[in-house]
Amino acid sequence: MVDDAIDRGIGQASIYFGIFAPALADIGDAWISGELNIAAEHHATSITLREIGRVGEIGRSNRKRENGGTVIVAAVEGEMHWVGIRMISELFQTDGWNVADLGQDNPIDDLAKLVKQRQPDLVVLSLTRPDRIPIARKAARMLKELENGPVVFVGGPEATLPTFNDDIHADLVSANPLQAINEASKLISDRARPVTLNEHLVSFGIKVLNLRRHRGWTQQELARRASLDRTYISNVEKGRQNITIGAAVKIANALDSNLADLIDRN
Ligand code: B12
Repeated sequence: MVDDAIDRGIGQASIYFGIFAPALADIGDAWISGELNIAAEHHATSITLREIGRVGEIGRSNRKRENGGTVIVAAVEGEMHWVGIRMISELFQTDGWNVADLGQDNPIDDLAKLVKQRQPDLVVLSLTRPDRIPIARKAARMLKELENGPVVFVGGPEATLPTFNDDIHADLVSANPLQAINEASKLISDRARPVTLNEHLVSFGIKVLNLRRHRGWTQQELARRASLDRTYISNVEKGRQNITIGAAVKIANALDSNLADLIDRN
């Protein structure tokens, strides 16, 4: 089914929520009715975890660029259910976040220590069992009280119930990972992302190529006028040359342009 869904271009989130989650709900029902034993459930869970990773990798082949945001995703103390967390981690990663997935059963103090150390933008806490609600409440409060503390989202299958939401001081309480990703994007949408060296080189190369063509010159001609090698010019135009300022000035002068204009990415 998964391969078929991938072949038909069905997206990562739809495969997670449309195939894996209902399949595990069925496994849970079959376990309750005694039709399946724990070994069968463990086997199903382990296959699902593997497939979540595989589908995630495929999702990331169309990955957005890194968005500069960092998120820690964790199941609260005593919570052994972490398939949901794996899905959330993969979806955040595909959305361009740098994700630390801590998996199941994270003691509150240790979690707080790690958060202090890493200073993530966001912490996503997950819980499945209602008896974990007081622990989730405590964890959220502790994280929110940290100096420069992160934004905290809390959720899980029962997050829509009033008993769950009651008194949890989180920035979002939800059962819907896509809502979480959507809200999270707002946190970083206005953060200016630094331009990478590669992006500078590619944009510089395109400007040189366009100006050279505009003048009707070959790469050889530009190389001659700039006193550089032709292969150097070729690599510059492809954005593959970590060009020196000296060479950039020579090219700018030869093209009757100036360095600032060639570097300007607008
Ligand atoms: C697999 C499984 C286990 C495995 C988990 C293995 C693992 N690596 O995760 C194991 C064997 C450990 C296990 C143990 C137990 N389980 Co269990 N388990 C399941 C099962 C079959 C599947 C859970 C699952 O992965 N679902 C799929 C994921 C994708 O769904 P999800 O977790 O809900 O996550 C989704 C959303 O909730 C959301 N989400 C999750 N977190 C967050 C956070 C945020 C911020 C947001 C926005 C969204 C979000 O994102 C996900 C995608 O939509 C369910 C059956 C079921 N109906 O779900 C029972 C189930 C959850 N288990 C149950 C129980 C009772 C137990 C045990 C108490 C059994 C026992 N007597 O020992 C123990 C508790 C262990 C513990 N200390 O936590 C009950 C829970 C009932 C309840 N509400 O209390 C269920 C529902 C079975 C049932 N029908 O009774 N279980």
